[in-house]
Amino acid sequence: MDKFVEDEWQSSRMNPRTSEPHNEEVSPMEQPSGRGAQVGILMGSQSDWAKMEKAADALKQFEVPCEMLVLSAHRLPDRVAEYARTAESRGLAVLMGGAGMANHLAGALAANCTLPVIGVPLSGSALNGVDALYATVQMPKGVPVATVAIDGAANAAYLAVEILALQDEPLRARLKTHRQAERAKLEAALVEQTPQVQEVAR
Ligand code: AIR
Repeated sequence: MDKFVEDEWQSSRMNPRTSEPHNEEVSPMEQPSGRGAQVGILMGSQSDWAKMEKAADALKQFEVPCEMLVLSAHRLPDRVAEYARTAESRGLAVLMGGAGMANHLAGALAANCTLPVIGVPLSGSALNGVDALYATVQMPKGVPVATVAIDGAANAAYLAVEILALQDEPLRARLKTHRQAERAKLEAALVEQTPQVQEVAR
């Protein structure tokens, strides 16, 4: 393995979300997902980590286990395909692909499995994420990617929760409670607000 590929592959094995690291002898694709992860969060580069971590943070509040991996669709295409092909049998139910520039990660995942795939276009390029948005959202018929906003990793997590909640009654209850709590906060702030009326000169 050349140095670049080796570094990239090593970084793909980082998993700060689980206290039990992946078995060093076995690739992540050959072992059960970490702690029974239901959502696989993939990103094209280590430089995307902080943006995609927002998805993991949002999933955490709903107690949905996830795993995070750095795997580039262009730099390690075979690994991405292998990950997607083995995802379902390893217990994953929803995949996310976040990348900047030409984001083909989500599409590559979708091409290799029938699990729902959520694409997260990321900013940071000269085109500020519009390149990634177009690359993520414009999938051909039959191979969909549910695309969220540029840097919308948190919303990708909420969407993943909604998908999982279809088959998970307690999770559905947690989602409804969360939505009500968010509304209640806004309603309370509204009551405290004094309407500001301004005279407009005619
Ligand atoms: N990228 C990596 N492989 C394919 C793509 N599209 C993206 C990464 C990152 C950007 O290219 O997702 O947002 C720059 O990556 P790097 O590793 O050069 O910082």
